[in-house]
Amino acid sequence: MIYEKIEKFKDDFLWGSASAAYQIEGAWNKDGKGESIWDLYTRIPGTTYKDTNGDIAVDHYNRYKEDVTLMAEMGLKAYRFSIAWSRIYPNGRGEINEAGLKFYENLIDELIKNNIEPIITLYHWDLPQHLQDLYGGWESREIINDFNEYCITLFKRFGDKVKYWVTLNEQNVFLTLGYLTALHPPGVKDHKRMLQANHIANIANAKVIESFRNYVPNGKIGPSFAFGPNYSYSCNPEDVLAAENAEDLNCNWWLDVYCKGIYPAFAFKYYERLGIAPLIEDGDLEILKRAKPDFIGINYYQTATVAMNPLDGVGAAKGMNNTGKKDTTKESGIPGVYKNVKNQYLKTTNWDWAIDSTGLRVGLRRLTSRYNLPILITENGLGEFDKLEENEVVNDDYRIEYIKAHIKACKEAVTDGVNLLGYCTWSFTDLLSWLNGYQKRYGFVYVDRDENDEKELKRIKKKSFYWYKDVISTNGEEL
Ligand code: BGP
Repeated sequence: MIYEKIEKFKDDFLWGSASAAYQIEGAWNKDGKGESIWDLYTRIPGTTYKDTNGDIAVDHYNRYKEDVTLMAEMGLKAYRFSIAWSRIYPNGRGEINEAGLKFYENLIDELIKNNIEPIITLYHWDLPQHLQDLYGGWESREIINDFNEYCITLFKRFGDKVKYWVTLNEQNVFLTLGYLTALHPPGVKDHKRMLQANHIANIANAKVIESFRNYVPNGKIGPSFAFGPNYSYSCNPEDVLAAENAEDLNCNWWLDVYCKGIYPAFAFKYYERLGIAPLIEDGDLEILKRAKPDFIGINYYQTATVAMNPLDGVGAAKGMNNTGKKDTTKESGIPGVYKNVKNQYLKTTNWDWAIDSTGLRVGLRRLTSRYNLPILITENGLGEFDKLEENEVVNDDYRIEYIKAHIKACKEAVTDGVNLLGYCTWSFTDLLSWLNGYQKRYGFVYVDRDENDEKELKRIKKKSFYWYKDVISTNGEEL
């Protein structure tokens, strides 16, 4: 629909920003914290861009007050951050580390003092290494209870202060990259194992939602899904069918389980024929059905455009563009299912991510039609090279343009009838990109460090900082 007039955001719209523990905190072995799989994985040469790691990251652990002061200056309404499981349980289970809880309590109190709604992500990829060693992490059903216990500890401690909770961040990404493409820990390439670990993660997610109802009855909880809606490359019915395949395998495979408690039938049958469908035990489907989230969290960066791929067509890509050298992404796909192709209507970033604000509206509408749940945008943003100019200025107009277009798409989606709770940008300060080092920046606040030198980690407000401040103060009326 093209409207002459679009509606306003609700008064309590959550204008936010997001981060993840490993990407900002540093202090990787401080105050009793145990090792996570990322602490060890990044020590293996060649796994990350220029072998960067989060040992120091942007030192948020020591500078959280300074960072929250900047958030307050901006007028931020919500801040989404993750809790490092290995700070709370250094071994993933067993003894609790009070110092870890205290750090997050201080952060939460600081946010509340500044009228910023805390949004906690329970798991943003930094699994305690001990659980990986002990039973293979997400491949063992033992993790269901350990994750539940860890979450209950947080519900009990913070449930009266924190209303919004995110269960798993991008289950589709951490399991695909961890077990299919071997780009994340534990670096496995095995589709059957991936689908099984994914089923276990589904149960863990559902179980934690059930526990949440007992401990935080007035809170809201949901997963954050990396949502890339699929377009058909053309109106050739073969391409349209390929797009249906991609949507089922890459989106509905997770979202249907979260929101309806069922696996999409075509995708399940496809995996069954390949002999890699997950093993479902008695009671699994019942728990998946019972645990409905309060909202769908989506991390939206781009859409995917797909075309028909013959049986002898292109297969999985080797690696991805982690350098920022534009147009280095190769075509990839699944023979006989679909292949990813370039969309001639869309510009891309230096990391070859399609820039598509309308795609966000398309996605929000698809979710609303299929699941009819409120939606919280838990991440959206632009990763780019930023230049620190003279007099400590960063003119990131491209970021303003990107976020502006996406907020406009949100507004149109709200006018369409989408129940949108809020919009969190990725990210508030610059931070470590898992595989792309420090040069791919997302923040409103520049952090002066690079891959080779931590320097003084000085915080410098970018042009986008002042712009987003105005957006918030006008509740999105002035873009
Ligand atoms: C999401 C993750 C974030 C963040 C973001 C940007 O997938 O949830 O943790 O990293 O993507 O990705 P990247 O750093 O690869 O550019």
